[in-house]
Amino acid sequence: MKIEIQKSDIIEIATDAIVNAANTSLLGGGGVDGAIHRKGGKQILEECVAIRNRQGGCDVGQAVITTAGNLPSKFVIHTVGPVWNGDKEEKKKLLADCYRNSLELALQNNIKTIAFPNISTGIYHFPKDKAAEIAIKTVKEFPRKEEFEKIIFVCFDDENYDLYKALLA
Ligand code: AR6
Repeated sequence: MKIEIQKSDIIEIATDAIVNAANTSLLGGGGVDGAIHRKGGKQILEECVAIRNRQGGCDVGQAVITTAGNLPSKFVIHTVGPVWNGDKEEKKKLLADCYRNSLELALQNNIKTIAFPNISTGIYHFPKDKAAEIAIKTVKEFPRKEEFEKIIFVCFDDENYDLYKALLA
């Protein structure tokens, strides 16, 4: 199992699954969520609406899966990161849940390669240094991590890229 860092746009990545930093509505939004729905097309939204009708959206820290429409990956795992306000210790736990539950759901769907964005570090304002530490630690401590071939952290901005490079060095 390899852990990689890439500075790129996650909608260009051809892994079995890419992860989306969604919101509880699952109906799309800005940031990486907006980019995924724009390029992925209406199929992703239709599947999100079906999930929403079935289970009423997605709670913070949880994850759901759809196919990837026009994207080069096969699946999109939509997870909902915490907004950085209120109980900070609780928010750190919820961010770790995002990574853990996305990995669990990936294995349930026989996914071997997965790419994560830097969940919660944009519109949701989670401090990037803390988020990077949590992301890396959670992946490294995931009990079944060896069942993956590759886990990629996709960084969009230089600050995140430099943080991940330093932490994984
Ligand atoms: N590829 C990879 N990373 C990206 C891309 C991209 N195309 N675009 C942005 N990022 P954000 P959040 C990075 O704001 O903080 C949406 O409205 C970005 O630089 O996308 O979890 C949802 O619907 C940042 O480091 O997600 C929610 O309402 C990281 O992705 C809310 O935003 C996450 O930034 C979620 O906020």
